[in-house]
Amino acid sequence: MTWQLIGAGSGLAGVDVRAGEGPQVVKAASGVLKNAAWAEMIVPESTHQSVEHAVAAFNQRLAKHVSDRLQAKEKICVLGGDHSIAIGTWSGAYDALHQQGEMGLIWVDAHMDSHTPQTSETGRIHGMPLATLLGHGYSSLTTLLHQAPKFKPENVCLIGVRSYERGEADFLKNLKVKVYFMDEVRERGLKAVWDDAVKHVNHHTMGYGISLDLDAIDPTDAPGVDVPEPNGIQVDALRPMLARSFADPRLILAEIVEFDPSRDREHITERLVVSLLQLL
Ligand SMILES: [Mn+2]
Repeated sequence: MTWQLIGAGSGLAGVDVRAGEGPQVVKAASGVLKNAAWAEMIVPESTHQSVEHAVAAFNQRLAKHVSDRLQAKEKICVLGGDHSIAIGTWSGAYDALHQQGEMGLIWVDAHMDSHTPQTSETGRIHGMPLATLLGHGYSSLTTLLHQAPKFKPENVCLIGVRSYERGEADFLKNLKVKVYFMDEVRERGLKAVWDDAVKHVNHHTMGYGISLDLDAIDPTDAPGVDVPEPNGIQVDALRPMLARSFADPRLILAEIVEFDPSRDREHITERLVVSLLQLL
């Protein structure tokens, strides 16, 4: 079945608004994809409101597209955009699937993205999406489409984390969310960690999703991100893991975020994202 690609072109909540141009640049560069076709390209409608409300309005629209397509039993991949678009993606998935059971989630990221408005020093919402999806943060975002938290902590894990602040680390620790730090990935290899992660998110769930922040990848392989962190995941190790999960019938949907074309070098990241779409 052909994957439907949804562009979520919002950079409203990140470091640089130009991350919102990521999906359109990828679309222009992608040419003919083996197994995927472009569907919606969603962009913010208005900036005449607070960032919080603009992010909520954007994610509401994204969530509805995601929910509609999942209810139509389509396979979808969402392209960001800064990582705040995950709030819309997974709220939409929850809307479509919550009657079938709990969802699992593998969050691949150099960061934890688990701040709340109380712990965040920058106030940027792209540092809060995982906490939001676990039910903590701005109520306009935690209650998107449904009041309930979209994930239970025991069904979520993070891979590749190597830069974080105390407040978000404490938050995840209190909720007992499993974190596979980059040190562990280096020690055991990505494959061993990925196998554990897939088991972890499948125990009590009807299926699982992947949210891939490109800053999880080493900046030599993916320089075009707004918050690069050295010593990341090697693309050559990641590719076969993604290919396997993309082919897994239990995969709910995939999301790839935080490509900022304005920070790219010689189209390296642009070509990387296109090559990941070729794995679909
Ligand atoms: Mn992130």
